[in-house]
Amino acid sequence: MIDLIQSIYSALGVSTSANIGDVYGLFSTLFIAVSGVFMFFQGGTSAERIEAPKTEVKKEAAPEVKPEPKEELEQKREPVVPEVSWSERLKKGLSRSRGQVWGRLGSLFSGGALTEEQLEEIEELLYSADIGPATATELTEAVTERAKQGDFGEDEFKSFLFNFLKEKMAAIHDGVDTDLYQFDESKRGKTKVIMVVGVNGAGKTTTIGKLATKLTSQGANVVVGACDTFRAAAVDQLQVWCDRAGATMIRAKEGSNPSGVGYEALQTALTQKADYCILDTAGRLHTKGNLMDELAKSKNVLKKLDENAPHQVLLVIDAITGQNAIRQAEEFNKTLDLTGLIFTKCDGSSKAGSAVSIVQSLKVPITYIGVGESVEDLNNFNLDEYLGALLDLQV
Ligand SMILES: Nc1nc2c(ncn2[C@@H]2O[C@H](COP(=O)(O)OP(=O)(O)OP(=O)(O)O)[C@@H](O)[C@H]2O)c(=O)[nH]1
Ligand SMILES: [Mg+2]
Repeated sequence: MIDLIQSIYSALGVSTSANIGDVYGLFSTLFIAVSGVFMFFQGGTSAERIEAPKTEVKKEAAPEVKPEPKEELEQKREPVVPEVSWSERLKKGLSRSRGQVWGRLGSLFSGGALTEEQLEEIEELLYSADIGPATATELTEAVTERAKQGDFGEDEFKSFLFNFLKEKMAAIHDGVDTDLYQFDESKRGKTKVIMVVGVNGAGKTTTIGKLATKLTSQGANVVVGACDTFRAAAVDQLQVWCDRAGATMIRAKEGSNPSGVGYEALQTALTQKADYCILDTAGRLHTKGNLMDELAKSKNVLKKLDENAPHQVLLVIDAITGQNAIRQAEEFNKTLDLTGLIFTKCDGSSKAGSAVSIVQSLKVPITYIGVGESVEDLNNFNLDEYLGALLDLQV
């Protein structure tokens, strides 16, 4: 035993002459040495660790993440080529809506004028799709007229519907800021600030994770502010995304002032000349006035650092919400002047058609659409592609 301990000592380069024979002394020396090494890796002495943080907001790197060689990071940020293409994902994602509403609608058209029963069924289906009462009525009237002219089978109906819906949304979609989709190298260092808001569980944090991943894979530097300071788990969830994406995350102590975190994140982004600063906010009900006021404050405080910030205020909407989403969107828009919408969870809902009424009622475009939980399940909202997938038409 003593021989073994001696050999450990000599391997450590420690003189053992004074301790030979004293096994307990030896163990305690070893214990102190090991504790010292442990504390060194913990980042300081216990006296340093109990010191109160100097500022409320602090930037934390994930302790377990070691600096990686640059080549490895570059490799990690390579765009992932999905096994399943986006158009297939979108089509699969919208299959519920297609199967339960739009596909069934098509089968009602057999070429000639519509019967009363058919009309009733059409109206019912349109209501269940949540495209909004005004649009549903307008559409029913339009197809009734068109059917009277004859030669109006399923295919003709689908093309008619495609054009009808496109007309309702196209003009609003023309003005989307392309920086949201593609990092423009000529704008390097001009921090674009994106604030993401929405009701609880709509998919904000996941969407930000996906968005940050897309942008860093295009070579952009991204700073993310975890302004949802109410739940540590939510912040940890975002941290995992940011670590994976290679984005810098600014987080604060649980319960800190969310506006302060947003401010700190933007300050960091400006100092680092980051290309994007994305702010995750806590979910809230649009009916809670005080929480909505807090969001307005978080938005306004950014103007102290950049009078044009935030450049984008995006509302995340869960497709399952259906008609209630319009109320949500209206309230968020009133408080924050939304610049865009992100429509998530279209895969889990037959109400993906509600996008039409939301866009129409708000005159705010959909920027992204989510059809699942992985990075590849979020993509630019392309109107033709969306309507084509919804109606099962080749575009
Ligand atoms: N199926 C599906 N699930 C999604 C999609 N987007 C987000 N989710 C899931 O929805 C759940 C809630 O997402 P979060 O990103 O935490 O939502 P949040 O808006 O940040 O929630 P709060 O911060 O609590 O308000 C998670 O389980 C996500 O994986 C989507 O497009 N499709
Ligand atoms: Mg969240």
